[in-house]
Amino acid sequence: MSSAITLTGPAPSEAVLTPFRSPGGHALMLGHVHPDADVLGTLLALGEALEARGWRVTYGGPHPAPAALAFLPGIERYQQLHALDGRFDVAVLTDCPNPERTEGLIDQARRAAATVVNIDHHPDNRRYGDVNWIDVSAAATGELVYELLVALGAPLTPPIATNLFTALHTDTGSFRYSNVTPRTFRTAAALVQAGADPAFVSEWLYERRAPDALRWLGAALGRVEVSDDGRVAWLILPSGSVPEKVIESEELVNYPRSVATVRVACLFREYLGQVKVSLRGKGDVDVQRIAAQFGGGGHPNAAGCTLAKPLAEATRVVLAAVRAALAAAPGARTR
Ligand SMILES: [Mn+2]
Repeated sequence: MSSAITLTGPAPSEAVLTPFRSPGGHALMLGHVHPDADVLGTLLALGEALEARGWRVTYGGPHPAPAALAFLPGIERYQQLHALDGRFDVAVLTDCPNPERTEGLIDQARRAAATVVNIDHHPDNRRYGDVNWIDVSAAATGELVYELLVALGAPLTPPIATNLFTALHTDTGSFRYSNVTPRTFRTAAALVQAGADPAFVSEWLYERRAPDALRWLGAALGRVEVSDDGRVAWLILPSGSVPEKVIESEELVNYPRSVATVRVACLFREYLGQVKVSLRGKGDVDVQRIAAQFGGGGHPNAAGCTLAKPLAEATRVVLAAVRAALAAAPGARTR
């Protein structure tokens, strides 16, 4: 077993390791808005490893964990936080490029924690921590936290392995996206060796639909529109058109993305008076740059932003930016 537990990528620097070397302390594992499996899996994995070394750990963030991720070991410990209580030796943020995505909790964490550690793989990370470990070559922050635990000599228990494997699984679209590297598979192999069960994770992620979910999915997919040239597809979800729990548990933007000719796919979701936009690309244009025009961020092929505009206007301005980006990309021909 132990032969699989080796570094698979660049090791974290001593500056990253130092805050966790202490034999005990109080750690805050701070998530961001709408937490996904990469942030939750990495916070839970690192937190468990610290607890095994005698630390006390508080887990939480501005929004609760989604029900679809109820299978992540330890997820019941993750709380919705409105304010921080007490002092921390270290506050850890994972997969969070922008401190504003904590809805103010980062400011409290800075006051309450001796050291803020920022671990991420987003290219637009703002480096807001006292310690920043940003590796954009990692497919998921899960790859980085794996390296961190190995470098710390922390045992990879099955719950830790399951949390990190799920982080890799979801951030790579089940190991399908262009961010997947040999390192991703080496890390995944080590995590399976350590007790992560790929079939268990896949079943929880993709085979736990409610009986009425397919009808709602059908209703949502009936709204997909494709541009005349076939290069852009989008899905507009007015508030109330599809239940929240269906939107939360389905990566709906993947359906317009799956059209062969599509180079950029968009999901426009009206939510609490704003419009949440998800963008997916296929390598022709950097959708993170499009999202950045509207104050958002992400990765070159997967990004998002939130617009405080009416749905029709948000759709119009974002689609115009997508078309402009495609027009400026010489390689973005219909394939
Ligand atoms: Mn991620």
